[in-house]
Amino acid sequence: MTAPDPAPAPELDAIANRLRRDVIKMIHAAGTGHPGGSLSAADMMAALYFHALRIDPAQPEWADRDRFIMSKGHACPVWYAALAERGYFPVSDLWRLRHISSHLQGHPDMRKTPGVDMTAGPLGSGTAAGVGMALGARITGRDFRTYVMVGEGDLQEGCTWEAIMLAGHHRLDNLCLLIDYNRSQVDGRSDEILSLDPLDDKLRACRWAVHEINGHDIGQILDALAWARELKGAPAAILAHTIKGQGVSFMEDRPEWHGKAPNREQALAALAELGETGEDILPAPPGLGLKSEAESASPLEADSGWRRSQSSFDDFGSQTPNSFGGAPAWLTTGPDRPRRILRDAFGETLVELGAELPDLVVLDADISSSLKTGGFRKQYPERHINFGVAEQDMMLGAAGLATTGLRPVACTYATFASLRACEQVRSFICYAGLNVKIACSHGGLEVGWDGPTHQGTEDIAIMRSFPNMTVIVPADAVAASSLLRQAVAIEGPVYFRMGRNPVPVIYAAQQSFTVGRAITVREGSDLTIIAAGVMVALALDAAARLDAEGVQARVVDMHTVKPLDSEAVHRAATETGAIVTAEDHSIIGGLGSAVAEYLVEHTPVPVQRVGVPDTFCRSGDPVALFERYGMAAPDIARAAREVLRRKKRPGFGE
Ligand SMILES: Cc1ncc(C[n+]2csc(CCOP(=O)(O)OP(=O)(O)O)c2C)c(N)n1
Ligand SMILES: [Mg+2]
Repeated sequence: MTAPDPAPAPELDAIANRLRRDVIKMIHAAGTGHPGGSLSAADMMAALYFHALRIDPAQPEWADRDRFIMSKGHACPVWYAALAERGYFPVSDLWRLRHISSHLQGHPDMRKTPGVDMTAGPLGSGTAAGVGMALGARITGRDFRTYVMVGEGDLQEGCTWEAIMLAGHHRLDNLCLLIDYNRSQVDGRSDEILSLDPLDDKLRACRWAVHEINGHDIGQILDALAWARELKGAPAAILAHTIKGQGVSFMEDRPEWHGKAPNREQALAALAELGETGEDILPAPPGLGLKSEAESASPLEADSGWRRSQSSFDDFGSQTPNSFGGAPAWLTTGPDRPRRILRDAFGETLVELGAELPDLVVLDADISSSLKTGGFRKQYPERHINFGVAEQDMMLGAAGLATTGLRPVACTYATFASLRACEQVRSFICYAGLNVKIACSHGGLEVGWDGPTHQGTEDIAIMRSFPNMTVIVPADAVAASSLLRQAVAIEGPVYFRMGRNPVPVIYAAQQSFTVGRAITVREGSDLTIIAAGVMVALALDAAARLDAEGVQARVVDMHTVKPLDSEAVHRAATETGAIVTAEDHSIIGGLGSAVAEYLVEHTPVPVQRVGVPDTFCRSGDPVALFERYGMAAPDIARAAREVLRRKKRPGFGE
């Protein structure tokens, strides 16, 4: 097997242009995704996939293939485009990006997509995985090369530098790092957030060879790739100066296009700039232009032609159309309540608290736009620190700040706080009982389109297991605001968990909350649904359904998962005799487990848990995901019927 026929430079320009058009079309069709970093990488991707890589699309698992890892996994649209255009799967699959039934997940998944050799999405992962592959090639005596593409935000993660040092130490000359140095990340310019300069010197100091190029000049890219191939005795870094959004004038160097889908008008304008006209080329949103199930099913999935050995590939026939980032329909099934994003209330309350508490400091890890901390930063810039994409550093920094008498609120996604920075939170914040608040968005499956790497479904289990930690999961914007005030007043670590989507406002503005004291939001005597977060609204919907069947369900908002309000659980057990728990979290270790642990030791009654089943879920519309994984209101009602059946069996109450 040899390298693909080298495409001459002018043709590679045209291929890069085609990849850019695919990127625009697929992100538009999905209504969600990351165009900026995909476009900046397009020229390098064309050079890799149509010139440099030794690959065979007909044998995605050929042992001697060159490996490629997209460490900045959010830029997978351009990777998927390159794989499709190179023949790994039909180009038409691209128009189903991020859909629940697609093999093209929101972030790369090595078990689902042919040609994807390493899962990515959580930044800072690819370089280390690539070092592993390069070491593996050396140990097994294979001559394949490993290429890793990183962004400078991605390079801010500490693990990357551990890997860079290791690669230099082992003189891994079969490893090539392509740095898409567009100097722009989520919160803005890298130079302002966490500058990496002088990056070339840093790499050289770690014993790497560095070659600087214009990452949009195909000739320079080809020269650099040839240089890397010839290099002996050191790993190669191609430091490619690029422009985020390159090729679409209104996206170029505009941070707001990091993770935003173009609407139809914008997509057409972008395509026109890229030399493609005609509206017929665009799938018509909403609904991804899906036809019948048979027509729209991906051939890959339909005939299961490609599956990686350990793949747990389940059959997804559902064709629920995307709701295009709007309010998920499953939150509108109950009484017509206004909806609010909890993070908005969180951000506004932080600003108020900033005035009241001079010791309050807010820490971000390059996703301040998600956590809505921009208001605080604007008002109190001297009390705001952006750590860059470096969650572990942020947690330890928070610990240090707390020892100086300050009250840090460290903000990131639920997965990264609980998993990436797990030990930092446990051993340096909780062990010492430091006064750090950890505030997270993107808790739960309702994150949706970004996929399992970004769905925080184990965070409560992890945080709850740490001594000294208080775990708060507000159900709506009113609760978020009020409970945040209480959280910052607690002396000691607090985990404050929010979702991503707008949720119905179920509380009146004057509702009072006490940490550790559950709220009965609906009375009932037949059973109790104990819920947290977004599931409280769904539990109310389920209770309304049950009401129509003559079943009276009590609904309890267990906004504090730790310390659990065991009195409320005890009352529910003794007064109603059956419990359903409902949480947007794994059924292992979260609210359901906490309730069951208490009951089994004190007041055994039948319990049925509703939550994310013991599986990694998929990218997709939250509506489709909640239905697919059994977490919608009808599922809670079904669990209630089941638990009532068990309640009537001998040995349990009544
Ligand atoms: C561990 C982790 N923290 C935070 C994020 C959220 N996030 C997605 S992209 C991004 C910035 C990426 O910047 P860069 O690596 O420069 O990529 P590019 O500019 O090429 O898009 C961040 C912070 C993430 N995906 N992973
Ligand atoms: Mg960047």
